[in-house]
Amino acid sequence: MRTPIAQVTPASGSAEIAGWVHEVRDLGGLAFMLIRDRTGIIQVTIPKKKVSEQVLAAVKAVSRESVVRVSGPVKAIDKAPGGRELVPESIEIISLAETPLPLDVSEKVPAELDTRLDARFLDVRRPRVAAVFEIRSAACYAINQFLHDAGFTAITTPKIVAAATEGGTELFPIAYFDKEAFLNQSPQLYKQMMMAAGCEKVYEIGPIFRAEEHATTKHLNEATSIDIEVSFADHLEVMRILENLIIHTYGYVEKTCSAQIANIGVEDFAVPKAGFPRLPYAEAIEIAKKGIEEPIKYGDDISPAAERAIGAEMGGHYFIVDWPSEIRPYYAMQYENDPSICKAFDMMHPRMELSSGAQREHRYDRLVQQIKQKGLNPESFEFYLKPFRYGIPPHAGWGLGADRLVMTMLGLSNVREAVLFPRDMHRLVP
Ligand code: ATP
Ligand code: AMO
Repeated sequence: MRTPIAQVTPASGSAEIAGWVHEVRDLGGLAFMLIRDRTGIIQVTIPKKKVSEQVLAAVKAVSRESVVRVSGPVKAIDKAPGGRELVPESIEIISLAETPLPLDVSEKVPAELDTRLDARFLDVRRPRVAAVFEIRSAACYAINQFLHDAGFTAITTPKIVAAATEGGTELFPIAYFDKEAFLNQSPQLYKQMMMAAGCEKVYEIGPIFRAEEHATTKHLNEATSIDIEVSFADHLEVMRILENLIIHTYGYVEKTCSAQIANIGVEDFAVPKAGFPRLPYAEAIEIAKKGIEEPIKYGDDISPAAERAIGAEMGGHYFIVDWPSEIRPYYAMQYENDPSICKAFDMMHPRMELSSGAQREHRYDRLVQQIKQKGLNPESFEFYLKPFRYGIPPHAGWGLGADRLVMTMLGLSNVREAVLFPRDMHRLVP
């Protein structure tokens, strides 16, 4: 029976381990191998005169990153990792690795992100990289737990769709028998339809697809979105849910992933403080005007440089509220007293936008009017509009980018580092 390497101690007596050959060093009369599994590293010490022919042959034949099974007595020794070593009675090479390796797993040779992504299976063997995905998993668990406990129903909506949700650009067309179809940009229309279905609180964690044509460090062509929609709620209520969710998720990661956080070398991991400031869009623009070279005016999108300038001023997570209706989607509800602005918000990390949301327009006539105002044809939204004619409560929701959440939480410089097999304009394989 194989013992996980972290559990091997001198008290084990004899142990059988299995894992990857992290390093082999031959010093003449003595050879050392470091064996690594998911739990840790152990030194295997081979005094050549004292071990069997089988062991000697295996040490000679083995290459770095091969998978081996080793058994023998465990001894305490100060100098070795974990204060113990294993002296092999047998070494079985289960799977021999070719040389040279496409990537140096031991990280002695630094590699560009592209090289790492090309050999992702080797890259993730690095404990520091595996730690990112362990934290991503913990964060998703915390999000599921939080939303489930808050009474949300998890839903799964189609990813092959007939219409755009966010206005028509950035769509991936696909062949769907004899029809025109697209990959879904957002579960927006479906989560809203679930409000007409009486589900009241729904969420989905799933893929979204956007044909973004620029290569940036924060855009993916396939991203993971965490979406919620809540009936009888306004934008302020779903902003509170979002803030509490972020705090809960950071808290869970801090509590359960301290080893991974240390491994990645995140020095300033801190659970955000409650009470994210709410900055009106108009004020955000004023801050940006002072902070950036390029011209920016009321009514413009907030550029990446503006995001960073405003973020530097705000210091932590914050909301941008009261957006001009003109630059938000048709489904955002306009303020009654000033329809030029709407009940939409973005939730920001100092580095970038993490989430967008809004109270939605649930009144059929106004919704149709807003669709037209955006230059869109209500007929192509008939499947979405129909539920608005048969009893739909007021509702609000948001979408939160899971990849950006992990990226900003861990201070990663590129969103691709938070995704196992990222999709971008230049990357469809692996
Ligand atoms: P959303 O999800 O709401 O679209 P986002 O955070 O993905 O937000 P975008 O709206 O895609 O951000 O981009 C924000 C702004 O940055 C936009 O004004 C967009 O035109 C601009 N932008 C995006 N990528 C680039 C780029 N490579 N170079 C210059 N500007 C860019
Ligand atoms: P939005 O378009 O702002 O809103 O998307 C919500 C969040 O999803 C993430 N995101 C992305 N992450 C990486 N690469 C991308 N190409 C990408 N596109 C989006 C971001 C963004 O903040 N329907 C609305 C949400 C709502 O109102 O409920 C929507 O899709 O973190």
